[in-house]
Amino acid sequence: MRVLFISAADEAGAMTPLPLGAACVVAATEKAGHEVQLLALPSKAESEGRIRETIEQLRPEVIGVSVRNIDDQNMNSPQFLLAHIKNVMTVCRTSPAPVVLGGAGYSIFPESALAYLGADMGVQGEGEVAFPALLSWIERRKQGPAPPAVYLPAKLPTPRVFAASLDALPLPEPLLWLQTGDAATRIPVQSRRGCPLDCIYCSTSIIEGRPVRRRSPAAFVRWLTELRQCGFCDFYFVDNTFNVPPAYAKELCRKIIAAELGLDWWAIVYPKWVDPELVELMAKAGCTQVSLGFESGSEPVLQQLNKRFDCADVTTIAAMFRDAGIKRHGFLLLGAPGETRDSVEESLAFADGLCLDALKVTVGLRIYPQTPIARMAVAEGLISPDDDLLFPRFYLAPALRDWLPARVAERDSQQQTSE
Ligand code: B12
Ligand code: SF4
Repeated sequence: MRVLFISAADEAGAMTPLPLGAACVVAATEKAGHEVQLLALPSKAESEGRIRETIEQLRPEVIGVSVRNIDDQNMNSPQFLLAHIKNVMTVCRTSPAPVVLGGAGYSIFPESALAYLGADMGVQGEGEVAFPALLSWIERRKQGPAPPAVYLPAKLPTPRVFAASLDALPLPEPLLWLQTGDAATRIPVQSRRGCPLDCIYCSTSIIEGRPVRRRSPAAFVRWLTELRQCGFCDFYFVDNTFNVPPAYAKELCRKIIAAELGLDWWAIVYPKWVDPELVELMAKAGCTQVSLGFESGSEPVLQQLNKRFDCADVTTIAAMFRDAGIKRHGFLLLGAPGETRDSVEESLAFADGLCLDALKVTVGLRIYPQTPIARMAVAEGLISPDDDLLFPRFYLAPALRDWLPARVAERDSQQQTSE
């Protein structure tokens, strides 16, 4: 079949990531024998015209649309990014091809996003097996049951199947990134999927499942080597928690060191299960920056968030990375259940005491479906039980609603003046 794949960037946040997820599904679809074109649109401005042109040239039989983001998680002035995908959909409808949705954002809201965008089908979770299976089903004129993980309007979804090992899933062609970026672009790579840690606000288990599924370190380093041979040196591990499980993280670093690739990479680290050996291996393997999402500097709030670490862990781990010359980008998430003015002040002072290289302070927690915080928000009467949460809703401890945004704004302006 002729398949058009669209990944439409929305310019949210500080960086526009390359479309790794879409590229993985494209690789699997090509491997299944289909003719695929990936249209990775770097900005909203040029989207409409380029989609129209490509539809005219390719005459696709199916269009896949990758929905990475729903909103920017910003309580102060939320941007509803799905509105841009609705414009993309309008242009897709100039073709008679059915439109299939997928992607991280879509996977959190498989029914409501399908309805909002008016697409024909959706795939929840990883698409490498499900999307080619869906194409075969469409080719068979939808005879028999729909394949796993498929959402159709007004029908019950089919159950999901997770690949047990990521080695079975094909990887994107490295040269693809020369069409969508350049050799200086930080290339996203992923060695694991899934997170079992159950932070009360997190949507990752809905997107990727709870068990951690991996690529074997040898296969992963072969991928890095191929990327390096194409001229790429800078990478971003998109794994939710690079250090979980720690034995795997160490093995990965040892293999990267042995391959002598001369890389520079960033990773997201959970501030627990980090020891000096891991930090040393990460530094030797080329890690130059870690994101440390400790979210709070107050022990009761950390417990409320279901974090498995305490403030002492964060202090020790932040110091280990500093001593190894790895930059530390910290994150605070204020306004959780149980947060008070005192715990906010404690968190801000705690974060300042870490002398991080950068700190992002977020006020209010984006409420995702099927999470403990969504249930708390319903119990507290903050949201209605039938709110599908597609349009962003935020949890902010009721007593802090007026004070906290102003307090953080005041802190930001103080910091700007002192810089
Ligand atoms: C790493 C990451 C980042 C990094 C990206 C670094 C980089 N260079 O790539 C950084 C820190 C920069 C970042 C920024 C942001 N992020 Co982010 N990020 C992630 C994270 C942890 C992983 C994404 C990833 O690369 N996954 C790996 C690929 C392989 O998986 P995938 O994209 O999901 O694709 C698979 C499936 O979804 C599916 N699929 C994908 N496309 C398609 C299409 C079809 C047709 C089909 C059938 C299937 C399919 O198959 C793929 C392969 O299995 C996710 C959380 C998560 N666990 O998913 C959040 C996540 C995507 N981010 C999110 C958000 C909000 C943001 C920001 C807006 C935050 C901000 N305000 O700055 C920005 C947006 C940047 C932008 N313009 O897009 C949200 C999106 C949900 C929402 N509310 O919109 C997520 C889901 C986190 C969350 N809160 O739950 N992010
Ligand atoms: S550690 Fe990160 S990915 Fe895992 S549940 Fe917590 S917030 Fe989500």
